Amino acid sequence: MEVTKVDKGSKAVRQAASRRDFLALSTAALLGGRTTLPSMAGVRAEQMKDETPRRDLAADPQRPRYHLMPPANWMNDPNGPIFWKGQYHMFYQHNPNGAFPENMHWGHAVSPDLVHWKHLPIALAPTPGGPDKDGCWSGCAVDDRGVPTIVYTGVFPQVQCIARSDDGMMTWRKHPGNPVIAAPPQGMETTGFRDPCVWREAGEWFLAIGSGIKGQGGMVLLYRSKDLIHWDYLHLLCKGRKDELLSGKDSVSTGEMWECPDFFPLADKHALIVSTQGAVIYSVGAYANRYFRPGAQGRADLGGCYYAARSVADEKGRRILWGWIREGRSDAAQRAAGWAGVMSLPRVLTLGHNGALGMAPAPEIEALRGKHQRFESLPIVPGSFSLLKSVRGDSLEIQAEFQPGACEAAGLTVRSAPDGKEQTSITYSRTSGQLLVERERSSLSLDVDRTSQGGPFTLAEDETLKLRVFLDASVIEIFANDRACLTSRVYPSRSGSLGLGLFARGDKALLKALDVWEMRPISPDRLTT
Ligand code: DQQ
Repeated sequence: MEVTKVDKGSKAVRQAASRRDFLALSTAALLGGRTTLPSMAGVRAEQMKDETPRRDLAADPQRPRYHLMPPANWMNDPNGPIFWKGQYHMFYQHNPNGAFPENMHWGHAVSPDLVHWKHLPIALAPTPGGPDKDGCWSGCAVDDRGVPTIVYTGVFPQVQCIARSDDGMMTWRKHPGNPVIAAPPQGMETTGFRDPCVWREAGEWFLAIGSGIKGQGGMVLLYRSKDLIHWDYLHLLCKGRKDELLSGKDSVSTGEMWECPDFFPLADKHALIVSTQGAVIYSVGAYANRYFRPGAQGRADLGGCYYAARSVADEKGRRILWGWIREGRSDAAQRAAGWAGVMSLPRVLTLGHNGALGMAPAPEIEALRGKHQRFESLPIVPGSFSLLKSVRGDSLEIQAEFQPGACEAAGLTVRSAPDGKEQTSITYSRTSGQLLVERERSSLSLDVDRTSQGGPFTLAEDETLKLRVFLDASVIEIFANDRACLTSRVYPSRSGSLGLGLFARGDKALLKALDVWEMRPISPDRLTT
């Protein structure tokens, strides 16, 4: 690496070096978790610190106001959500030194209600010379007889480590014997070995870890332990096939590496959620004799902005899932903004129709609802562009019920400029059987991703389309009929792109009812406190 030539005063040069490093790290990750990287001496994190003034973060119109995010800088995967003494603790992959993915720490926040969050001190940081010297990657948190314990991946090579807290999760001590799992099972040439998910079963600990075999497919390895320290490899909990597609209608492949496995009981079944380096897919199936047999499968999210999902069971017995909402703009734009990555809203998972995964926003979010407007029985005529005059905003919850009739497509237009030059369509395509976010006109900026996102979604004969849409600045989260989700990002360039409209294509549709709430922010300053 040419890092010794880095001009410490130049952000652009430093970024080039750090990107090279990250690409090298990612490549190493794909090479099986055994690759030791060249030293990063010369570009250590402290030399790559970006500082964005708080006032810039607070005034940034693209920065969400009611989603959890770090006070500044980079976040990716949700890590180790745990319900502890009446509160929800959430950790996340975090680079406290800038809005770029490097030198991973575990950020930490706590909430009494899944909605309002308070930041706690960073939980884990890489230890120089330790097995996590190049990053504390993803993992989980468990209650070990009253002691909160994090199980996570250290890099490089990819190994599994633990850390415990004796003071209510304010500080963490890493186990002196780390790594507790030093390598994948002997003889396995894996595409990766990371992101442990641990649970207690029949008086023992079990650990599922993300992995895969090149040319074959993604897989989850199963380990067992009595004490979280000594682990025995058992067998594959489940595996995929490289070119396997989810279903005839969904072109998403299950890939060669499964990251962030999340495995849990759901009603009388079990569910496995994995991130395939492209999509987040779920399987609801049967768990017996320590093997998981997948049943109904699907995408946990139809967009391309939702990844690395993790869940927790709370005291009400609910299973709650979060994912990392990625950015859809250039690395340079992220770094200039001083923040990147957003935590999704909490989703309550249920066993849905035909054994599929049911997904709905946690009802606690309704506490943020402010001013309300309701519209009923509006016919939607194809070809006309019209916005609802009284509704404007980029911090809204929208509930809409459509009777699609014989239309080709129908839906909502959000973040629309008065002249329609900027607008984003949330579209149910009846003819192609898809739910889409059409982003071609979402921004006049050329620096953002404006490709359409979506996937298979069909309605039964007499079923109406029920959309719940959460707009929060650049974030759009959509729940359709409690069984499909689509998370997306849009970055309108005009401050007036705040309109909401309805559309139909091919034939008329009927809007049965539309409820719109203005959503209150969860912090006065976009979570910069
Ligand atoms: N992100 C982490 C890895 C995980 C990946 C590193 C998924 O542990 O596999 O930040 O986004």
